[in-house]
Amino acid sequence: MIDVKGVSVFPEALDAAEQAALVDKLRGVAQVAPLFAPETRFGKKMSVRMTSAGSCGWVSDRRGYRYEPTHPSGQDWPGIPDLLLEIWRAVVPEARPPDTALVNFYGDGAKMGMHQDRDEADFTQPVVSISLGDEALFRVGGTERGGKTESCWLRSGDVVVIGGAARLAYHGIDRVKHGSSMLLPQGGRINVTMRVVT
Ligand code: MD3
Ligand code: FE
Repeated sequence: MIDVKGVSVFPEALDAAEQAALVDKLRGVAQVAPLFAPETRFGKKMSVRMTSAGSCGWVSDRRGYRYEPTHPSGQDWPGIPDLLLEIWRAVVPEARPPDTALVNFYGDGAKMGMHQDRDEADFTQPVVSISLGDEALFRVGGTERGGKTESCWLRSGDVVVIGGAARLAYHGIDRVKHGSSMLLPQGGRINVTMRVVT
């Protein structure tokens, strides 16, 4: 385990077969709930495309950031695949079950600015993140914007557990090395974060 400012990174926690099986499940999710590029509250489109599974999903538009019970199309979000729920139970057995799995897709040039995840109600519950495909430079700071940060590369099969004080840490993805992994034939990176929302 690698500790990045209180965030626990488990390199290659998932083997190649598990990674491929997860990609397959996530293709199924995106078939029901297509990826979309959320708009920030300032009306600027994000470079990362997203979708969700579970009883709610994260959306963003000019009305702000929030969890909604349906996809922007009006369709219910698909259920969280069992394979994801099994990983949650294996890595955070003491936590409540997740309400949502947020799926982020990074194509060539996509990145995510420094932010806090604070649209959830209970910050005592952890977030579990799974990286698939191309490697990404992940940056973590403290709970105040503009503080000291540390970076590490997240690679396909890495699992990250965010709990305790790190739950409200600023974090982001500076860049993705497009084509660095063979997992996705067209390249790109998928990150799934499971969260307790209510
Ligand atoms: C540290 N995703 O979806 S995952 C996000 O790789 C998000 O797509 C990034 O930040 C990605 O909100 C980073 C690792 C992660 C997730 C949540 C965190 C790190 C975190 C919450 C608090 C602190
Ligand atoms: Fe985040």
